[in-house]
Amino acid sequence: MKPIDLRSDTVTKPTPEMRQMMAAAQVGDDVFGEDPSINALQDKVAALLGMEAALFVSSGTMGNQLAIRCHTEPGDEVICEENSHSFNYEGGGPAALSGVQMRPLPGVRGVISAQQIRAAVRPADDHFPRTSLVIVENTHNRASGAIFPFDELKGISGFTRENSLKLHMDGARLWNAHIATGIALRDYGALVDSVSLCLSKGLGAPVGSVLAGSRAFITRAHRFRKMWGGGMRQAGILAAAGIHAIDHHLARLAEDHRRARRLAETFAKFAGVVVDMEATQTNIMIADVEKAGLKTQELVVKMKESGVLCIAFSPTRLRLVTHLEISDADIDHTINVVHKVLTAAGLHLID
Ligand code: TLP
Repeated sequence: MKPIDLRSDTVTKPTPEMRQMMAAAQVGDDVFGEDPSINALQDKVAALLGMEAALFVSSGTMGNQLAIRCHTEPGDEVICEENSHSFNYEGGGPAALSGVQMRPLPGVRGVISAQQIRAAVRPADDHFPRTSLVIVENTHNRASGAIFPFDELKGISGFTRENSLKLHMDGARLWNAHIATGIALRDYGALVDSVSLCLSKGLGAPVGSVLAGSRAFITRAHRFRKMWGGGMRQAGILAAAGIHAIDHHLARLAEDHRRARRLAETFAKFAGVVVDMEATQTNIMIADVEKAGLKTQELVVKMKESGVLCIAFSPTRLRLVTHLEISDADIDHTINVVHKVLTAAGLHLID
């Protein structure tokens, strides 16, 4: 039997309908700006966000790193949350690619406040780095897919604008926040200077992200994308997958959220397993098994033996992510496996 792959929402393969769209895509040389499918995707995402322009990039990492490069100068400092993707999982890119230092602040469910940011901004003095950029992550990967509260975001946006700082949103899963809250993408777009959204996660496209912002920002990002070797040619076949994904796979994210919640509830029923149910608002769930005295690596192996793949996010935190290829039947099966594995590990259900 094919394993039930809950390691990430990045594991999906293009559907037959998506492959048809890819095969039929109009293409051209995108370095000359002549790929109609890429242009259509960029225009579509810019319009959804209410932003001036957008750029198709190879990955979420490239989107975030381009944003950092374009909003800063070497020697600057970038404020972020300590568990953010751009700080933890992008290979030290900010230092290597932009020559900036990151200033990670402790967040609550991935959220940093305008007050915290205000206190962290460096005074104008030549001893200090220049604070130029703030990054927020929505939804927040390491915080169980928690949504960045809109009012907090408004507060941060007001602060960054008043203080001539730039605000970038790592919106790899902003689609999920939009579907879960009903808040329009353009309402998020209105608050930030740039946003990077992934097509290759919950939406199920095989490759790519879109970075959006002002026309001047995207012009600058286009230059660095080329410099970093990210100028692709007839990549319209990929953009066509992205357009299909937005048109057909966006509304269904609500199903992923419902399914992740069922998994979270299952883990939370076991004594010693800690699940932040309040943070579990979208398609990611994290179970902390430290209090139960278990090691995630062993659980990952046991789950795999029963046909369920998940990842150890740390020695005590297990992550499961729902997506396009996970059905209700897969969730039923996974729930049985979780019961079996945790019971065999000596845990019991809370009465
Ligand atoms: N996240 C991946 C891993 O890198 C952890 C995953 O499996 O969740 N921002 C956020 C919030 C992300 O979660 C990711 C990928 C990225 C950016 C980077 O996207 P890619 O992998 O396309 O570079």
